[in-house]
Amino acid sequence: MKKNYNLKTNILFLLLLSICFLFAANSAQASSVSANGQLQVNGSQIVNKNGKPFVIKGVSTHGLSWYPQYVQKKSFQSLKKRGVNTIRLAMYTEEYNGYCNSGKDNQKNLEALIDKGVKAATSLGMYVIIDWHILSDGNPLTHKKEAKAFFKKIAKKYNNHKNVLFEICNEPNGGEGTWKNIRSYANTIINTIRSVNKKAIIIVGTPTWSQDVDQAAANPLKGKNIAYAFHFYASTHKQDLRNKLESAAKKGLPVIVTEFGLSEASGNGTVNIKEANKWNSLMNRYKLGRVCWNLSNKTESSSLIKANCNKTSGWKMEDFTKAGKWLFKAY
Ligand code: IDC
Repeated sequence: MKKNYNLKTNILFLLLLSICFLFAANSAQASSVSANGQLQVNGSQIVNKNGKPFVIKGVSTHGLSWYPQYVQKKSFQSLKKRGVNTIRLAMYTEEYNGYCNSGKDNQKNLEALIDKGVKAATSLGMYVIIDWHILSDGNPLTHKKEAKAFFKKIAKKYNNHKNVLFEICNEPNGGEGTWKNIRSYANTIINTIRSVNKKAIIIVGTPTWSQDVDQAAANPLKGKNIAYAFHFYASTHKQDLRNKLESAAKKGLPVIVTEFGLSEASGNGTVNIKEANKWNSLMNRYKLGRVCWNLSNKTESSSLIKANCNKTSGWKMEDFTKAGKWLFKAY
């Protein structure tokens, strides 16, 4: 009888032990932020609180005004399960209900969505990039005044968040989107952010839709925890652009690929897996952070979710587009 009792307690003990182990393993993996803390820039590398390289593996929302339904905890949780550690909240400034051309009420809506997104990411221990998504307004100076007010407000609001990064100008472009103008804009916005938030990484866009990292490398900004954006779309951008990225990385420029797609630069058209794989090995070689465009089911090939799938979470592999399937295998 005694022997039998011992056996039972032993089994029970082992069972409890393995449950604890599983739980611990799961929660260690459960949160990137709890394990890595506030990210920093060290030389060309994005590193964690202990100075070890940290690779951002992110997904970008489509424009917040277009697809607000994916800005919620369950969506982010489903991404997290597939290896995503960062969410980028893309807030257009001019396009469709953009922050700078749609009135005060809509500004409040957008700020509330950002807050919802930040809270969801925070509760899941994920990083979150708040992206001031300039596009048709190619010169970031165009909305400098609005950007100053916006970043002052949110940098202060998320001052004690370890997981928030600021991307201050998505893609400068056109004749006025020069590195000179970007520098002038960036210096102002960096000062604004630093007056209320000392540490968060600030990501600065580069000329020609965030491709000309060579110009940033030749004349970088002063200050700590500043990184530079590089964007590519695998069907359009190939070896010559990879060379540009690689030489900037070699020069020691801290680069984050805050937006990339497998499609053409239009966001639609052919998905090029072969080129995407080449980009992927380059990013892996330099431990570059990367964020994929876009979390929506819009009928365009850069979308990660199939157009006929209306689920906002709990996706199965078959719910993803060709780009989505590639991404979640790569992550
Ligand atoms: C595209 C969207 C598309 C939307 C358009 C608005 O995919 O649905 O109608 O913007 O102009 C970028 C931009 C990003 C673009 C994307 C694809 O940062 O806003 O999204 N892209 O064109 N740079 C290069 C490609």
